[in-house]
Amino acid sequence: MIDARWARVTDLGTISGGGSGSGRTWTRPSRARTRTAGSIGAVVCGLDLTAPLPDDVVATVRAALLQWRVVFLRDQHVTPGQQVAFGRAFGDLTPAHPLQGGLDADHPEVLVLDSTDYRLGIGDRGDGTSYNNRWHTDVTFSAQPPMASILAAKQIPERGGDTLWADLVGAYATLSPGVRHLLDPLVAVHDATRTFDRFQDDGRQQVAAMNPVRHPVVRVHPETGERGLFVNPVFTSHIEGLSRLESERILGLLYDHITAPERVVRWRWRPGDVAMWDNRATSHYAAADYDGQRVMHRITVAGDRPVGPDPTP
Ligand SMILES: O=C(O)CCC(=O)C(=O)O
Repeated sequence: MIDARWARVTDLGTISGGGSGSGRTWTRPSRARTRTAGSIGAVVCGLDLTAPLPDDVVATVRAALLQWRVVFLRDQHVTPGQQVAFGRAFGDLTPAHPLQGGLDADHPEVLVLDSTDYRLGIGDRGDGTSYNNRWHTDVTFSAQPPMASILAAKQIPERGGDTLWADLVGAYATLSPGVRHLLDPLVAVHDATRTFDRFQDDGRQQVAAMNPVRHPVVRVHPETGERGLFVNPVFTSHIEGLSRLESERILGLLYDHITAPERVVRWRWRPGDVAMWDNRATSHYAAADYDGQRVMHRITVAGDRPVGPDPTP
């Protein structure tokens, strides 16, 4: 029996034509059976992101992303410009980060995540790690968080430095009906100052201007219609209309449930790998379990305002 995940991936092999950047072609996908987790994650084989992708290939990658929530591509070694071009195939890109500049003047969309900068960079937790080393969904403190993030591995430590992604749709679906019913109408507040307050000396105006935003606790995915949990411990401050204790306990329950290993995929990076995740349906965690330097480049595809099951909370 063919694993559906691999059928999906090898669908790419039926597309005719081809790009040949760097002398590699994407027309013939590899049959390598690298397995990812049970409910989330797929490896897309046979693509070459150093060349432009035809629309039907982009559509297939998008379909894989919607189904598996995070897709991995090995051995890409993209330049910043090629990463940007790949991202633009899925929509407009955002600036690198609301509080941090991009790689350089030519690549304002590329966020550099260099472990040796964590002590100085935004999100520093004061111990050499950053908010990336906790479970989070990207930029949920903005009114329109990115729809997807694309991360390219530049320098990877010999051991450690994996990234984990959790399936927020699977998490919602596996709650009992009574809890889902309780959560469906709720609204949570997301607040950047929880994480970025330390940087007010450098960017006081920026942070002060960043008012908390309200998002539904349960987000209806704009493309699939699936419901998923849309809270994370880095940016969500509380659930509106509940006592502090109720909010803390319910969020704690949800965070435990979201990160259950059954709905988490863990990726062991190699330099040149690219991961793309659906930021509307996942949260992620960069494991801070390594010595030495780890460098990643991230871009984010612009998203829309999250909508809950009741669209007018
Ligand atoms: O570096 C990683 O593996 C993940 C980065 C991350 O957490 C982020 O881009 O938000």
